[in-house]
Amino acid sequence: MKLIIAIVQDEDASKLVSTLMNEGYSVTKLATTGGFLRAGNTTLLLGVDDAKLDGALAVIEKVCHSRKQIATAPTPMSGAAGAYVPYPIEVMVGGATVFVMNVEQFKKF
Ligand code: 2BA
Repeated sequence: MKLIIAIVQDEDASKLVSTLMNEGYSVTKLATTGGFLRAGNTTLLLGVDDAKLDGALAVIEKVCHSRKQIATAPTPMSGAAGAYVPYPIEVMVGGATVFVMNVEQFKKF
């Protein structure tokens, strides 16, 4: 068995959960925050049998899209110690960031 941890954009999360559920996967959805953008994203946990791993990854790849986002990064102001001014930068955010781990034990009590 594998544990998939998939970090996806909020815009894709609802469709992704529905599609995975319709295809027979169990999903847990967590509201999370990206460390760089400090913006909300969604993390899904899926425990899947090895034989269903590729199917789950294919759904995630199909549903999740990359998007450009504008982030505001602080930069030091020259000549003014300790002063920062924000400036906008463009970043391309996921698709999906996916970790796949081996599950040692899976129990439900
Ligand atoms: P954030 O940390 O908010 O990052 C959003 C996007 O900002 C990233 O998209 C990437 O394009 C950019 N970015 C992140 N750190 C950067 C940096 N130090 N310098 C310049 N640009 C940077 P993705 O790579 O698609 O990541 C989307 C979200 O997935 C991340 O949101 C984070 O929540 C998660 N993530 C990505 N890689 C991860 C990792 N190795 N471990 C844990 N979470 C990760």
